Amino acid sequence: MQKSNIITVGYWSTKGLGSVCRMVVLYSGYSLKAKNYRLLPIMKDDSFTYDGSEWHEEDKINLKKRNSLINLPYIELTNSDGTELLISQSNACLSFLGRKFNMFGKNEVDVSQCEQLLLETNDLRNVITSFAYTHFKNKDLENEAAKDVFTRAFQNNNVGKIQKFENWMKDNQNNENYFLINNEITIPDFNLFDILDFYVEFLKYYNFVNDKNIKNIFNELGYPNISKFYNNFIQLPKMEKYLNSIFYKLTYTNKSARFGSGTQGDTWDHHRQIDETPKEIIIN
Ligand SMILES: N[C@@H](CCC(=O)N[C@@H](CS)C(=O)NCC(=O)O)C(=O)O
Repeated sequence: MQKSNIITVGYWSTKGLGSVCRMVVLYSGYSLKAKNYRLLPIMKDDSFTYDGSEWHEEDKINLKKRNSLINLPYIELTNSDGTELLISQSNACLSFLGRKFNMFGKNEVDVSQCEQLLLETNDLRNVITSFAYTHFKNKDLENEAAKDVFTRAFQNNNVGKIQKFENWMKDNQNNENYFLINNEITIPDFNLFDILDFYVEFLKYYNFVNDKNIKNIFNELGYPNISKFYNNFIQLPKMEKYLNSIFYKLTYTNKSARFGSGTQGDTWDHHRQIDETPKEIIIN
């Protein structure tokens, strides 16, 4: 394997902001070297603190010497001309990968659409992520906040965020390919898929849908185009490598989160669960 055909993705041992980078590398046919840092819960005075030293006190120290902005996620690669790149900031990583693999638009108009959609998908991610990391005093407050997330994401009016994508797709999809731009896959498609997948877990967990079959979930909520998009994306042959990998099984959020850090939406069970994610995984 040539050094230039492998891309390293460093992130916590969760999906979080790292999953889309891993997904894109595997989709592209490059080899993926994943560096996975565990956040370890530590019981102190009857409550938990979280030890991130696998990252903060190890690789971060050296990588910081090469890029003072270093953060998680980061990507690292050697280009075919020998240039070594170390990039952090998830949007910069994704834009870079998009340009490298010709999935960031072919002209000025497409590129600007990619940028807008990437940021719009991030807004959708932020709604559920901030909810997931909030610890509520009781179940009623949690359910109320879940309803608020549902409304902000799924209400069928000018405010609901998913409605924006539904309408975008109405204007931009044809009947054969279900992608956001020009019926060809681009970086925001990966980001949208990853976030919708997290919302699927949320919708099932809080019983916002009657039919929990993924084929019907978005249809039931009045989003036929989102449904086609999601169901098409999950069946793309080049997505198989990611979907069959350990990375698709990782939790959406890290152990400090209340929602999505454990199994099927639950909180990480500090007493019963052990994070056995290998520190380094290479998939060719
Ligand atoms: N805006 C940054 C946020 C990065 C960030 O907050 N990373 C979190 C995980 S999601 C982290 O724990 N970083 C490790 C660090 O601060 O060194 C991005 O999009 O990459």
